[in-house]
Amino acid sequence: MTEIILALDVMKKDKAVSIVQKAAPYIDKVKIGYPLVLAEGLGIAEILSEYKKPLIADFKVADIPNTTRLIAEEVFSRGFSAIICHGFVGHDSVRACVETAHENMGECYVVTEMSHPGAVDFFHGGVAERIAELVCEAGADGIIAPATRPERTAVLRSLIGNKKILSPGVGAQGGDPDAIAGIVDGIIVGRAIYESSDPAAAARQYSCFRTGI
Ligand code: FNU
Repeated sequence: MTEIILALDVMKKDKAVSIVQKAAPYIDKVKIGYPLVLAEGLGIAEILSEYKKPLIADFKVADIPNTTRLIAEEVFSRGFSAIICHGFVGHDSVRACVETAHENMGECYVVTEMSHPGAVDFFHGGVAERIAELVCEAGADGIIAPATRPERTAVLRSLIGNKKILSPGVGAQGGDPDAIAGIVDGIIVGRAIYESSDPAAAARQYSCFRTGI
């Protein structure tokens, strides 16, 4: 089974609530990042918690260990169940994020390779593979790997064993869910759902990946 994770990058509280309400039967988790939190504040997490979908904080934390810990503590105190950090910052910062997540009964996912075209400038050439090794050493719960490059995500899968993979890039970025669903644990979908005139129908299109049928 592959979870469907709604990337809720809308800028207004009312729109955020309305999209989650409509898509709720067809999604497993909600991912919130800078757009919505900068626009509406971290309190949006408490508002959305009413829909009983685990919330993932996509802050791609990339800082020194102390600052990382402060950010992660704030995230978990607001009811998020997982946080996303960058891996290129190195072992001590990643470990700080993982430890803080686990102290708070939460999860930490580490970006190994991003999904956009420019990601190849720095993540290729061995960097993503080294981050995948670091993820295992640091005891993180999983990685973020690109749906836009299933062959790369397959390589990263071979390095992390049964840790989880959440994969953005399906829909608006051109990633094909059929090509990625079999090797990942969660598909992250944003615009293809929240920009649709019928977000429920758009989310429902991904239901086959949840059931595996
Ligand atoms: P959509 N996201 C991404 N690529 O797209 N966290 C990454 O490599 C990554 C991410 C996020 O394109 C992006 O910020 F690490 O509208 C957005 O929230 O479907 C979502 O995944 C993709 O949104």
